[in-house]
Amino acid sequence: MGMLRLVLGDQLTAGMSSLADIDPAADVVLMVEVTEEATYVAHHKQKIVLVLSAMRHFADELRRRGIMVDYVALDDPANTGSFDGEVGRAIARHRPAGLIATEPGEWRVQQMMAGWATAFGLPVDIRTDDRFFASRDRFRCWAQGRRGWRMEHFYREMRREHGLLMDGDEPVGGRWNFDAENRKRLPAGMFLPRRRRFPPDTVTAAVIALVEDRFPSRFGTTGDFGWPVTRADALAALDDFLGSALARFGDYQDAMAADSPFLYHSLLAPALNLGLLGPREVCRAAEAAWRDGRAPLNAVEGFVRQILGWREYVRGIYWTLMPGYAEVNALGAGRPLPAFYWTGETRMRCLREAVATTRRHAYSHHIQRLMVTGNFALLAGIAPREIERWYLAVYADAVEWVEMPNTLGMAVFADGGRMASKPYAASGAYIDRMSDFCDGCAYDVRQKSGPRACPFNYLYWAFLIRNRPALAGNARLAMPYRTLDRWSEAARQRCLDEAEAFLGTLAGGD
Ligand code: FAD
Ligand code: DLZ
Ligand code: SF4
Repeated sequence: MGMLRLVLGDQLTAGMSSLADIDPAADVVLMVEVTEEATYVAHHKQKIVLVLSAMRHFADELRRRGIMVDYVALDDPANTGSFDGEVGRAIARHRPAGLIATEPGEWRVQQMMAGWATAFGLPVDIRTDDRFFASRDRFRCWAQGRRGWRMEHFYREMRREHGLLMDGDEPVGGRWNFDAENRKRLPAGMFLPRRRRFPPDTVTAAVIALVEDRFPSRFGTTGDFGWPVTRADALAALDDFLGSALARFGDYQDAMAADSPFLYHSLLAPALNLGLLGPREVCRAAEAAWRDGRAPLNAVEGFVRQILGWREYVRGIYWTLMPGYAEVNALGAGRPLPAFYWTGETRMRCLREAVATTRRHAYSHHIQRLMVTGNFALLAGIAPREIERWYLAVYADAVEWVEMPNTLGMAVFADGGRMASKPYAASGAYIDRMSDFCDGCAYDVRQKSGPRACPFNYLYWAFLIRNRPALAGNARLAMPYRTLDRWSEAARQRCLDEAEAFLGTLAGGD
């Protein structure tokens, strides 16, 4: 009797801990496509296609290595539709000596797994996911006893620990952070590289047909599907990024441009989060590009910080603070998510562009997520859980451990500052500075009030007025609060009324 080894849809890595010490003659790998995972949030069609196609390719790869794979497809008539049901059926089929899995990327699934040993009456070995720079325990150890958690401190420790971009004990270039150089607006006519995309092969095409059939009314289109679904494609995507975009990644990291959704971003998050690429190899490859003179330090440090810093930090936050973290709502926000997050029907061009890109590519880059859709949700006081479920649904790279802290902690400040030192709240001036959206907008970014005024302007001040009790003590907000103090009481009330009137015109979404 061999072991049953479960591999989930975001565990598509040859060296997965659940596959270590596998006995190809006796053990069976179980992979299951289940309706429950496609429906617990209303995922974008491309996200379901990505996961299922990558799973099918990975199963083929394992078989080529001589490993037995029991693969249950979504349209298998016997499929029960859940992990619980399919693991139970597979145990009845194979009668294994035990079940081996790697810890999942979601609290919900971890809770499910915790009941399996009892439910199925066999030994269950849940192993650490060692694909990350920092284990869950490593983060806890760092966090323990610290009063405030800040990504920058964690990141420096990780740089030292993993020797990335280090010169002995000091950061290369004499600084830990080159962010100040990474806030340029994209000049008009700037050359943008054509990014390598991966048109559907026969496996992906079959999954697209399946998803269009099973989930026809889901948000998003599949016509532009271009995500890597194999390790080979993911390596080609990495190569493409290093060769064509990394050098300018830093300079234009915060820039936004209509009709240019990708700019110089890596587009690697879906491959990283499914396990087709590892964070270590990606960071090392970027470091090598700097050492070989192919990319400047501000670009490479900025890129490495996103992965070695932010990605690891948010994972630590998620696993340290769950399950309570899902319920945080420090600012008491409760407005329903406006329908335009799904339909894109709004006169605010920045938001229209962000939703259009999201629908077409299951992607928008970080600043669009943070400073457009996220900033609006923050200023409008959207219920944190509603906006959080939206982000989990609509992006190809969305996995709860990374999505939830980014949304609740970074975008809408619902954790009251556990993750970020201040809310990323901004008026229209920020969006105007960093993009070309305002030029073609029905609203005027220079107007502060009135029917043509950019809504971000009065929403920003109304947000500060409304949340004064929670935010006035934040030293990083001292300046805008001093400005507000110079306003008359009547002016503050007018601003609140205007914001309320605008928000009252927004229909709730589904
Ligand atoms: P690049 O800009 O090229 O960055 C390089 C890599 O760094 C990314 O691939 C990613 O792995 C990592 N990275 C960058 N920023 C972050 C960050 N803030 N947190 C964690 N990793 C980061 N990222 C996800 O992978 N999944 C999500 O579900 C997700 N949800 C988000 C929700 C909100 C509200 C916000 C503000 C950010 C979210 N992010 C998420 C982080 C970031 O926006 C995406 O990782 C990035 O846009 C993916 O595109 P890219 O691969 O081109 O990234
Ligand atoms: C996102 C997703 C989807 C849509 N479908 C599946 C699936 O059918 N089978 C599977 O193993 N995983 C799927 N996933 C990814 C899981 O939701 C993910 O593994 C868990 O949330 C744990 O991170
Ligand atoms: Fe967005 Fe305001 Fe600019 Fe319009 S004017 S694109 S609403 S920031």
